[in-house]
Amino acid sequence: MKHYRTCCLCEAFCGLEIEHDGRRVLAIRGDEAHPLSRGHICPKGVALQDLHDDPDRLRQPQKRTALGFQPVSWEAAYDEIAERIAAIQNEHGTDSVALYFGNPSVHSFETLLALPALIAAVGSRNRYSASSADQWPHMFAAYMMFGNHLLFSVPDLERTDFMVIQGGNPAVSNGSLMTSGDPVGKLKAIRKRGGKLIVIDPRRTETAKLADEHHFLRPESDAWLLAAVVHTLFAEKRTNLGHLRGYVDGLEALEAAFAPFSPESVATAVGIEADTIRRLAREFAAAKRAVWYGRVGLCTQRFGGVAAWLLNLVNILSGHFDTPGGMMFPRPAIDLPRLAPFVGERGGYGRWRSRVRGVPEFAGELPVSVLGEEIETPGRGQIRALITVCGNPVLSIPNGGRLERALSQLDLFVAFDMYRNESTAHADFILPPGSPLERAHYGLGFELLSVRNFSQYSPPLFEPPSGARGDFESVLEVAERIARRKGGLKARAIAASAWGMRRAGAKRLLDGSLKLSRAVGGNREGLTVAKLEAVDHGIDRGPLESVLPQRLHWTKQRIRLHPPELLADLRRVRLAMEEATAADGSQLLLIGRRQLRGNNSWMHNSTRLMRGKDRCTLLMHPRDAEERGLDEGDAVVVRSRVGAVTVPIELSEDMMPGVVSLPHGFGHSRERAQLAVASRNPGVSANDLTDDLVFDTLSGNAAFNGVPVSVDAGR
Ligand SMILES: Nc1nc2c(c(=O)[nH]1)N[C@H]1C(S)=C(S)[C@@H](COP(=O)(O)OP(=O)(O)OC[C@H]3O[C@@H](n4cnc5c(=O)[nH]c(N)nc54)[C@H](O)[C@@H]3O)O[C@H]1N2
Ligand SMILES: Nc1nc2c(c(=O)[nH]1)N[C@H]1C(S)=C(S)[C@@H](COP(=O)(O)OP(=O)(O)OC[C@H]3O[C@@H](n4cnc5c(=O)[nH]c(N)nc54)[C@H](O)[C@@H]3O)O[C@H]1N2
Ligand code: SF4
Ligand SMILES: [Mo]
Repeated sequence: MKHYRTCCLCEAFCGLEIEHDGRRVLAIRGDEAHPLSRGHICPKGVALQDLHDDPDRLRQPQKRTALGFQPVSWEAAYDEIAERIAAIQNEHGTDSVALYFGNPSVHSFETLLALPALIAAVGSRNRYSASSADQWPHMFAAYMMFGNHLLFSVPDLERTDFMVIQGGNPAVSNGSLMTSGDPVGKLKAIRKRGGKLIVIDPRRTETAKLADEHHFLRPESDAWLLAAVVHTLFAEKRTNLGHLRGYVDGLEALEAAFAPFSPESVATAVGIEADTIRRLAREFAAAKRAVWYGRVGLCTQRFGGVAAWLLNLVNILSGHFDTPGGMMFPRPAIDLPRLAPFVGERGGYGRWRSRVRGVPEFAGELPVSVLGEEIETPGRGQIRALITVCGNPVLSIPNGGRLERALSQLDLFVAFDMYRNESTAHADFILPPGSPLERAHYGLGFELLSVRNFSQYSPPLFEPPSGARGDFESVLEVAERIARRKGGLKARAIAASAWGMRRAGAKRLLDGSLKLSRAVGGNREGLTVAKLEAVDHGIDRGPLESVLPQRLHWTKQRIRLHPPELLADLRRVRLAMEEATAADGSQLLLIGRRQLRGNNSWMHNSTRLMRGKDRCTLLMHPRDAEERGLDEGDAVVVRSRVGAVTVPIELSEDMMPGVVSLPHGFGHSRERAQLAVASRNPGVSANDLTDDLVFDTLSGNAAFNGVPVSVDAGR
């Protein structure tokens, strides 16, 4: 029998064709009829079968006891968790319980739908998510310029003829903030139709090898480079706002702000010649359908906020924004930005601050960079309990080692996760959701990022085994019971709403969201779950459309080109550039490296993905190795301010000299985790080197790239 569904593992949204016998998966292939991915699939999609069958995947709630983890009933777990959370909050205050939501929570609409109830029931300002280790800068720029942090703009991949990729490696990641299914096919098609592809990255990446041009840039120098591009657009009178001309504020002030950033002034710090920068700016401005795209490399650094703003500016000022082939806004069927006011709020910045470092909240959350210190530092408001959903912060947040030590200090740690990983191994309770093939899938979050307007609902392939509970149910149960224990009018309303949601079920809530979206002007096609369920390969709702200024609901249909917070941060950016220009260049800088056969810190327990040689290596340019007397394969010690790891080196001319690269998500030798396959090839965690104290002080995002390190021969 064949079942068609979207893959839930990454943003690409590939269509899968799953052959099964009603009980077991027999084979997984790409769905040739899928409008986005047209048969494309990556090794992880195939490995969903391993995930489904994995004996290490937890199938029953676990409780940590003096004798180690023991199975416990759902009822007993729910009750004890609710009682202890309520008691801790009663004694130490609401903010003493923290929440952390990891990346896969966005990949399951069921989990996403349940989280607001948990947030409401706990009511803490100590909320964290993987977003501040990832795309906060993009969200921050969107909030400041367009008035809503969920207004993501994405490259119109299918129609562009000129694309710059700065700090993204879609040939491995399969694309991020551009849900496109088979991005590599779409990048190749740009060149096939006579267009041009340019990659700017400190490593000559797999994507760079598909491009017309690759330029090395120094880690963290993205804002400097983009500032020089903006400078050039003004200096050479190449700005052209097109249909946005009447809707922007602050054009004149901008020109003056970027006057100091000539290509000559940034060239040394960036590592790209002034003439090249000028040529790129000219070619980009002159191209008819062009887009300048940036991703994780550009975000996860000290100047991510300004870099993301400049990225928008470069596209807007050159007439490549909200136009075919440029940066465009998707038209999600469930229009979350439009619905936001109905489910709570539309975001904010600085409404409260973190207790220890005083960092501003953004979009209702605090940055993960402060989580460790908020647990460790005594005083009123100290975090005493943690609830994580779909996360592995020990391997994912900067200075994960510090967090790991801090976890043992907690009075209670509750994890919703399918594995006992390096973080959840410290939990008191682990509540497992079952296999992704036992739940429905809908791209609630990814419609906001899709390079083609597209919707697909995939029903569960298998019935969950008896006694299993999905995240939707268990998160809502915990939320309801916490609220009930707290008492009071507001808590009772939260409990009743969580109960009502659970009774309705995720599918009916999804259908209700489609209807609500239609009522507020989204979902033009009148999609319902029934209509979506009637088709196997999703519904293609056509190419991206121009939507400005109408989609700017919150800023009186105007774009703020120069928000004061961003303009003010330019000073910090400039000072750092002057320092980098004056430096002698001898400091090695660490960057990351995603891998095709892994998914951040997980999917390393799949035998078929872990075959082959050790992938957790430090890439280094041969010249840097020679200077240090190091050879291919040597075990070297990499040291940063926060820690040291020992790892084999791999020499590569693809690295920019002075830059070394280590993948994140390894480090599976931690005790107590239950990951038999992963622990055979444990590797080391890059986040034992990254620094929690160094971050983007504007947006709050973690800085994983440009970490100063030393590399020496190991013993
Ligand atoms: N050095 C460095 N660090 C990084 C990055 C980097 O580039 N460099 N990248 C950052 C980025 S972009 C991200 S998104 C973060 C990711 O950081 P996290 O989200 O904290 O980590 P993941 O590795 O995605 O862990 C996901 C966990 O969710 C569990 N899980 C999967 N599906 C489900 C489900 O349906 N329900 C439940 N309950 N659990 C589930 C898995 O078992 C796994 O344990 O890492 C960040 N960390
Ligand atoms: N196979 C696989 N796919 C994934 C994931 C995975 O772990 N494995 N993770 C998923 C997740 S959570 C995300 S967020 C996406 C991320 O998707 P991408 O952003 O495409 O991911 P990366 O491969 O991390 O690409 C970042 C690039 O930035 C470069 N870089 C490092 N430092 C700098 C810098 O300072 N400036 C610039 N300009 N570039 C720099 C790196 O060399 C790297 O090539 O991928 C998703 N897809
Ligand atoms: S590219 Fe992403 S969505 Fe496609 S099969 Fe691989 S993991 Fe799944
Ligand atoms: Mo991510």
